[in-house]
Amino acid sequence: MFHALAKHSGWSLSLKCKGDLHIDDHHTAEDTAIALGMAFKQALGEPRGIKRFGSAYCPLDEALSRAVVDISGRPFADINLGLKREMIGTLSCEMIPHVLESFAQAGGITLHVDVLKGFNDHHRAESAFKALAVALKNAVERTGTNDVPSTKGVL
Ligand SMILES: [Mn+2]
Repeated sequence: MFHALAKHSGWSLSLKCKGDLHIDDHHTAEDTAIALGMAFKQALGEPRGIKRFGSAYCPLDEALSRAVVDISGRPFADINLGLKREMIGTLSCEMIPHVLESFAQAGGITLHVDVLKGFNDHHRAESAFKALAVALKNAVERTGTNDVPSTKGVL
């Protein structure tokens, strides 16, 4: 899912994680998402000359997800994936929304992700990450100005 996120947002991402999988997947998944959010924020620097808002719908076969982001500096996440399985592979499904929340928190991003349709949980999760990727790609797109995209002049 991180691979899908990086691929479709246009990131060149190299990620190494030394986790505690002998306990469970919780901190490996969560802390990787926190690190990714921090890296995103750092790579973006001062949010000048970007669109700030981004949204996207992405399907994966029968699944369809919508992601809406605001590079706001105000972390917030409302994530509705509607996953029914306990696990996808070796990842517990409860960690998938937690990963998105952790990313938003660390990245200073307002994030709404909703899986609107889809029978297959693997498809639902993957379409959610793809939608997030495209929404982020849109939000960081350059406007050609040097403006801070806020009426307050600061984000
Ligand atoms: Mn946690």
